[in-house]
Amino acid sequence: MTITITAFERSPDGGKGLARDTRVRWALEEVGQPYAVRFVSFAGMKAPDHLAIHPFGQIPTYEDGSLSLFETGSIVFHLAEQHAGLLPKERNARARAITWMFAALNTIEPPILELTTARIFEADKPWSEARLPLVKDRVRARLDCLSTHLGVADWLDDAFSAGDLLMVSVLLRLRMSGILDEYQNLAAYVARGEARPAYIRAYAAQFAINAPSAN
Ligand SMILES: N[C@@H](CCC(=O)N[C@@H](CS)C(=O)NCC(=O)O)C(=O)O
Repeated sequence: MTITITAFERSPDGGKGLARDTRVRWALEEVGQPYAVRFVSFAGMKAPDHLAIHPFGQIPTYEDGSLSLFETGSIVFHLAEQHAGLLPKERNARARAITWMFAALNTIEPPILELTTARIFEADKPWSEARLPLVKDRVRARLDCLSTHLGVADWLDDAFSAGDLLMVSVLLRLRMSGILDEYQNLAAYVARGEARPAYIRAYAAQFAINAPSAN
């Protein structure tokens, strides 16, 4: 049975790893599972056959036999449960790693998404410039705490886990804003994630289909 995920036919970031299929590819690479990719256009994402597997008409999705999933948190969690390498075996350590998965998606990602919306999609609004500092400070409020927790550690809770995979994926989206570089330990944490062989393979695979020369 081949695992199939969906990804943008043409990623808006030109293949810089920001589209969320990258985190699913990364998880698949970490656990050593081969996969196929079905590419979808923006129109295709809203078509009935895609909506049947993703009710919100987005990417990525995950299909394996009779199972189809959407939401990157759920997909990464499913992979981490099925295969060794992304969650510790010890019960409490496992629960803590899962907590970091939720923290990445539920506490850290929302203000970062808000910043992307403010910087890109609301840039032409008359109130945009006045609002931007508030939005940036909301991101900083979260990063202050995250940075304090991480301290000088390599990963959020001892060994690398699915919690780190999602947290690094979420933080990567901040790089363009310059805010990540205000936090030396978080910037180094993200670089550590990007240096993992599994991430390098995942990035290369999605870049290959989005690079300017790819089409
Ligand atoms: N919470 C979802 C978010 C999925 C999402 O926003 N996907 C983006 C690509 S990174 C998308 O499909 N955007 C196009 C759209 O929403 O129409 C997840 O983590 O899977």
